Amino acid sequence: MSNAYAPPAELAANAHADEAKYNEMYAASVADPDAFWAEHGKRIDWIKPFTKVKNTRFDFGDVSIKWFEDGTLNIAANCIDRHLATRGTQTAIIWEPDDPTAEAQHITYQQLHAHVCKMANVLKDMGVTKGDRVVLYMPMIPQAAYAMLACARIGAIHSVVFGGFSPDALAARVNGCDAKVVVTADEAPRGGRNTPLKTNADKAFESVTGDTKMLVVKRTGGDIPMVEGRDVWLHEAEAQVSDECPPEEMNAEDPLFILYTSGSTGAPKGVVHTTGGYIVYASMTHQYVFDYKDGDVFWCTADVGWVTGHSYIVYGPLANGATTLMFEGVPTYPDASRFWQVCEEHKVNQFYTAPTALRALMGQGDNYVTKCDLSSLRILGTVGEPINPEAWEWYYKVVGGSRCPIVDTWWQTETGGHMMTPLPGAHAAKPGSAMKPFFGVQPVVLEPQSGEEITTYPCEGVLCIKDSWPSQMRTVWGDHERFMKTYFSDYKGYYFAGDGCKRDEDGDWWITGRVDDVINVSGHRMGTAEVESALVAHPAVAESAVVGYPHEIKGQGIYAYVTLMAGQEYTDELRTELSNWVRKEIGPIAKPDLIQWAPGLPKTRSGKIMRRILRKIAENDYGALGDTSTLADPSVVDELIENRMNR
Ligand code: 6R9
Repeated sequence: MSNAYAPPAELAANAHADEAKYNEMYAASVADPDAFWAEHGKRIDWIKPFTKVKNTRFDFGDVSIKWFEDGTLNIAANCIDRHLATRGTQTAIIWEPDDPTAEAQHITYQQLHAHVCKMANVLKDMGVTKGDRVVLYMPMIPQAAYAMLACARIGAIHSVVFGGFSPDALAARVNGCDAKVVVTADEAPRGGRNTPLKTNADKAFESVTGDTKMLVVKRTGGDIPMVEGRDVWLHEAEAQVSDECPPEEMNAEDPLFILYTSGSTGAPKGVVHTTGGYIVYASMTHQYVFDYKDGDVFWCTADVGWVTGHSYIVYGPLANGATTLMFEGVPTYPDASRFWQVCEEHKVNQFYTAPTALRALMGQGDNYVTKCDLSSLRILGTVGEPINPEAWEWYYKVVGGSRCPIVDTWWQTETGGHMMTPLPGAHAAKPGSAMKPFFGVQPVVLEPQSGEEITTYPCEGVLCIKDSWPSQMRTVWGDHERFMKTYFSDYKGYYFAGDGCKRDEDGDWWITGRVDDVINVSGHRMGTAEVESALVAHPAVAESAVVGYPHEIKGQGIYAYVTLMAGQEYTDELRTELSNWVRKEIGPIAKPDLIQWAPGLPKTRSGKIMRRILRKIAENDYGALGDTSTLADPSVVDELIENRMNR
C-alpha cells in the first residue's frame, strides 16, 4: 500500500468538492448523463439554449459524437464579453516574458476584449470567414491567446503549431488543413535565445500549396523580410481597424480547433474539437480540479502549442473569469529558480507543470526552491506523463511545503480536458496515481487480448472509456474513417486511449504508459513512425526502427536503430548528421538520443520488424526477450545486443 496524502482539513472544507460531494456528483454524472450535463451546461452563456444534451455512439463504423447539438454560443464571448460587467478591470492574463529583467504585462478583461476584437477584424480583412482555418505558429506571448480567441470570435478554426516544430512540419500542417492565414511572429525568445519563427515560416511557405497569407506579430524587432502582398504586420493592420467585433453565433458542434498529434502510424492526425461540449468541460475541470476560486492566480506552464495550453492557459481559465499566467521562458533560465521566482512575484495560487520539468529541477538542489516565498501556492498539478514517486514527493514537500494537494491529471489531446485526477479537496492522493475519474468519465480496464472488461481489482490491462464526455474529440480532420479506426476498432464499443493502466485494491487508477508505438519524451508525444520516416528520408538510410527507453529526466528517450544503404560507411560523423537531420525534419524534440547502427533488424519471416525485441534491447532487458523463434534470422539479435548503445 503506497502512501496517501490527505488534503488539509481546511482546504477540503472550503473546496468546490470534498469527498462526499465528489461521490454524489460522480454517481449522478454516470446515472443520468443527460440530466447532469443539462445542469452543468448552464455554466456557459448560450445564445440559443440547447434542448438536446447527449447524442453519442461508439459503434465502430458509425461513431458519432454530439453534445448540446441544438445550442448556439460564442466561446470568445464566454471567455471575455460576459466578464466585462463584473470584472472588466481585473487582470485576465499576466504575461511573464523570457527575460527576467523585462517587465511583466497585466492585461485586463477590457483590454483583452479590445485586442481580440482588433485581431478578429484584421483576420476578417485578410479574408478569413466562418469555418476557415488559421494556423498559429507563435511564441508564448499574449498575441497567441488573442489569435485563438479572435478565431473563436469570428468562427474560424485555429490550428496551433508548436513553435519548436520545423518548417517542414509546419508546412505539412498548413497544407493539411488548407489554412487561409498563418499567424506568426518575427522571433520567439526562449531561454535567452531567439527562434527565427518568421524565417521558419518563410521556409515552410516554399512548400505551402494554397494561397495562404501571413500575419506577423512584432515581438523582438529582429530584422526580417516581408513578402509584398502576402505578409501583413499586425501592428500596422490593427491601426486600421475597430476594437469592436461582434461575436459570430456558432453551433455547439461547429469546430473550434484542430490540433495535430502523433499516433502509432502515419502522419500526425488533426484532432478536431468543437465548441459547446469543449468549453463546458474545459471550464468545469479547471474550476474543480484546481479548486479555482475568484481572485486566484493560475499558472499552467505548458506551451499553447499543446492541448494543455489550449484548455488550461486559455479556454478553461478565461471562461471562468480567472487570472491566467502565460510564461514565455523555460524553467532553467536564467537559472533553476525561475519557476519559483515567478510564483513568488505573481503570488501564484495554482501551479501546473510536467514531471519532466520537475525531474530536471529536482536535480539542481532544493535551494533554488526554498529561497523563494511560495506561501501563495495552494494546489499543485502535473500532466503529460506518469510521475515517478520520487519527483512527486519532492514536489509535494519541497515546492508545496507539504501543504498543497497534487493533482496528477491524466488526459490527452483527444479528450480535450482532464479525464482522471484526484480532486484536491476530495481525495488522499497516492504518488503516481491518477486516482479517480472526473465527473461523467467511465474508465474501464480491458484484458488486452480478449477485450473483456475486468471488474475485479487489483487488476491491470488496457485503459478504455465506456461512454462519451462533452469535450471528446469529434473526428480526425478530413478523415472520419481514420478516427474510427484509431480509437474504436481495437476494442469495439469503447474509446481506446492507447494507454495501459492498473486499478489498485482501493479502486484507484494508475496509468502505466502507452501500449502502442507512441513514446512520451519530456511529456511530448512522438510517433515512432514519424521519427522513422524522417530517418529514412535521408539518402544514406535504408531502414530504421525507433523505440523508447527509460530516460532519467525525459521519462523516455528516443532510441533509433538504423540500417544504412549498401556501400555506406557506418561512421560517428554520419550518426551526428542523422541526429541533426531529424532535428531539421521534425524539430528539436524529435532528435534521437541514441542511434545504434543495425546492419540487420530482427524481422519475422513475413518481414515485420519485431519492435518488442528492439525495445527490450534498448531497455537493457535481455532476460525478457521472449520468443524469438519466429525471427527470420535470430542471429541479428545477438549482434544488436553486442553493439547496443550505452546510456
Ligand atoms: C494532456 C496531454 C497524452 C498522453 C497520454 C498518456 C500521457 C498524460 C498523464 C499521462 C500518465 C498522466 N499522459 N498525462 N500519463 N499520467 N498524468 O499530455 O496530452 O500530449 O495528447 O499526451 O500522455 O500516455 O495518452 P497529449
